Amino acid sequence: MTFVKTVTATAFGALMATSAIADGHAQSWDMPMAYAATNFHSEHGVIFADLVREYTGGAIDITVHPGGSLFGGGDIKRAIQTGQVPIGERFMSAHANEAPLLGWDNLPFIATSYEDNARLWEAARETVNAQLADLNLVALYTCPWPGQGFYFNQEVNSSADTQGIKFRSYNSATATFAEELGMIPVQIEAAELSQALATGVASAFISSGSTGYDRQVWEHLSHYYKVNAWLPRNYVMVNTQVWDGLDAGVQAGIQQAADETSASCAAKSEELADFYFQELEGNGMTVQDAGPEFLAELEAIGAQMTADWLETAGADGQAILDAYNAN
Ligand code: PCA
Repeated sequence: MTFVKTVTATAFGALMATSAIADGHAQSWDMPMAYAATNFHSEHGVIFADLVREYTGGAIDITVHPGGSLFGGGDIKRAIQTGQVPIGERFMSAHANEAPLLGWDNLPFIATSYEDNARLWEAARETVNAQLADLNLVALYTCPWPGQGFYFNQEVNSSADTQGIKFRSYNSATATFAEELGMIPVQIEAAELSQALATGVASAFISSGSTGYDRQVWEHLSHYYKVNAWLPRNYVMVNTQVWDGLDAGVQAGIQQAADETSASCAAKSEELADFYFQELEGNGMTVQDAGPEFLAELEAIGAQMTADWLETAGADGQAILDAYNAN
């Protein structure tokens, strides 16, 4: 692992120094991604790389490294910010602990359909991009996961059933959610989820059907409660200096590839949402809507989480919600 990182950093340094595009040479970009190679996000990373090669006339040659194989999910953003790799992909709201605004897509029960999620992104996009610029990043495209619900190894009708359960969280907001339900959160990457469930480090989590399917969680868990609490997004980001160093034609080619990939990825996510539930059921899990008592509790916790987010995200956060609600 260390070896791979060193090679990547060295290759990238050389690439920066020679400004390959100005010289007319192709640039090779390693692109770390956090999720399984067969996941639609990762598959779209490969589609994106192909389109970039095509639209830049081969000037940018991206190699996708899925499944946290080059950098683990938690390390990808820093690797890009510090120039160890030029580009990569990560779950956006995982960065809300550092920049609260990036939790815009993790607000419970605000935008629960693909259509509303797209409207919320339109309302948030400019502010989010400004926030990312402060972090030395340029977002090229985002793509939503299907709606989020709860996985358990037992029937759950209310928080009376969730006390003391070890819960895999994927960001600080989901850790809060777990605590409010009397559970004990532990943050674990999707790539490590199967192992965490197998060893009892966690026995519940919130996610889409997609991650349960990717990690075959029916081997460990019995119930999925559809809640559709939010549709969080992954984003593909590039280091600002790398981006600024490209000529306008190359930038335009990459952005066209990003726009097309974004649309295709969102459509695929929506197309697959029910398929995942069928697969969970087909492999023996009980997949059902959350019951009224549980749902009412989730909604109350959700309202508090949105209020907390507005406090930390400030006027910019309120402006996003106001713009969303005005449409
Ligand atoms: N899967 C990812 C993030 C959201 C989702 O649906 C995960 O569980 O890590």
